[in-house]
Amino acid sequence: NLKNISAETMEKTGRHPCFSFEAHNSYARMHLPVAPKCNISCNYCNRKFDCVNESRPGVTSEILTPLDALYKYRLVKEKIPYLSVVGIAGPGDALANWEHTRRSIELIKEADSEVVFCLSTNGLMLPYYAKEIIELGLKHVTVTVNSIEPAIGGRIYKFVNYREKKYEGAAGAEILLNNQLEGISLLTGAGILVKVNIVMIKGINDSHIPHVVRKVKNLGVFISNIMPLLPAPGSNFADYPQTGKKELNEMRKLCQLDLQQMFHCKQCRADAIGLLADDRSSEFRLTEKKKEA
Ligand code: CLF
Repeated sequence: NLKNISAETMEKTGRHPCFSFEAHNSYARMHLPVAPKCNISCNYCNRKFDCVNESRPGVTSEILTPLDALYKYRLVKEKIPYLSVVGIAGPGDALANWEHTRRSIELIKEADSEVVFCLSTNGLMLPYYAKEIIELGLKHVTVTVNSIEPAIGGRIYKFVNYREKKYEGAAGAEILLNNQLEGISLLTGAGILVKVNIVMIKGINDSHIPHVVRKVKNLGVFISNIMPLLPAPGSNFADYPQTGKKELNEMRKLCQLDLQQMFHCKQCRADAIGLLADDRSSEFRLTEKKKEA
């Protein structure tokens, strides 16, 4: 599976707190909220979380321009020298705001060639941008795949906006999942490590998750991260039960028989900064004053 993974990718993975359990206590990541627009609507949408990538323009997190992003990166790196990963994960979808996402990465890469970049996306536009992602030199991408059956996806996604058209329910879910799977194959084929995030929703996709994991494993995915549904007030799943820790870990253990699982995800804030377990984002909000400096 990992035959086409380069030494550079392995070295970077050793400094990636999400892709490497060993790295999570010693290396920090920061998220740059440069991607406000979203092209799908998930019924579990909660604007507080980011890597899941289900959120629409965040009401609490600041939105940065690529130049703000570079400024903020420098600010954080100075204070947190063990910062290794810069992630772009929203608060909308990284690929629904591709110009901003790409420019932010280019600017920071120019300033510091050591940075490990990380992208999280719902995958709808992945077939369109996979080539550019590969050319930009990214080695770590996360795609949230909650279902590989349109009927199940239709209960998770309210709509999908694709090429100027809105598709509801199963029709939207089918477009989404086909693009996710195609996009994942393009990335893994180019030696990029792909993590698949899955939100476990009781009674909707829970019994289906092992199928998702097996499918993405066959596409060369590196690791999967099964996360609990945290019912968000105001979302369509507000009244759904929160996935329990026990059932979550049982599902992870079951799926681990097929594919490596992440057990240490913290379901980070949209603007998270620092070690996964020690969020320092409040220290680094860019005020208007700082932006002018
Ligand atoms: Fe951020 Fe996501 Fe990259 Fe990590 S988070 S874009 S892969 S750098 Fe990590 Fe946070 Fe879990 Fe995401 S703990 S929510 S898995």
